[in-house]
Amino acid sequence: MTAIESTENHVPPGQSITRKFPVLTHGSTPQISLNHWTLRFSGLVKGQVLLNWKQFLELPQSTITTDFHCVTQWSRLSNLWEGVLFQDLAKIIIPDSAATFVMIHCYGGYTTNLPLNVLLEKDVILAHKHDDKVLSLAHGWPLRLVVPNRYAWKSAKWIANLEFMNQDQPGFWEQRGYSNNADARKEERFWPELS
Ligand SMILES: Nc1nc2c(c(=O)[nH]1)N[C@H]1C(S)=C(S)[C@@H](COP(=O)(O)O)O[C@H]1N2
Ligand SMILES: [Mo]
Repeated sequence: MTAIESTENHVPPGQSITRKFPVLTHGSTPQISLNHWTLRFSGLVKGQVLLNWKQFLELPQSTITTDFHCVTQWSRLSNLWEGVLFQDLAKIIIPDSAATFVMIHCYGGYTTNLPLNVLLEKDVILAHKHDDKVLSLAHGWPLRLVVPNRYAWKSAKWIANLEFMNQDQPGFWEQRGYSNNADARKEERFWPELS
């Protein structure tokens, strides 16, 4: 198993450290059965279009140790996430050369958008374990995205479908005024025109 260390051990501007792990969910928590769980890849892809749980666990597994920053101003440092790196997943999805953005669709309807090149950074992981324990339902079980270099609303829980697109589109919080880029180190909390 590959282990990646990407904790920065310092807190971005305007954030405070918590040792707890708060739950931040808009709306209700979806109930998912592993027997029916699938992860879909739609839009501009040339390879795999669907994985079931067993197939997902057969992919190469990795861990990353990384910080987590919520825009409501808490940060939790040195989280150990285990799952499949997006870089490894991309080898079987094979995004088309026209694919530049990805919409992440979740069970329950939440969405968030990211440029494909951000997802391809070395520490982006689709995680099913946190700090050596199976992810709890509230934190995104069975599978969530973790994008360490962006505010945590980009780290979608209960992921269901990754839609590969040739142009950007705003997700749930991005439509409601939160930053499209969401870099915590630059304190990109809101769209500049709204802040
Ligand atoms: N599906 C889904 N994913 C989500 C959210 C959500 O409401 N629904 N909230 C986001 C926000 S705002 C944050 S801060 C993190 C919180 O993750 P946690 O609840 O595991 O701490 O999840 C993100 N992913
Ligand atoms: Mo958040």
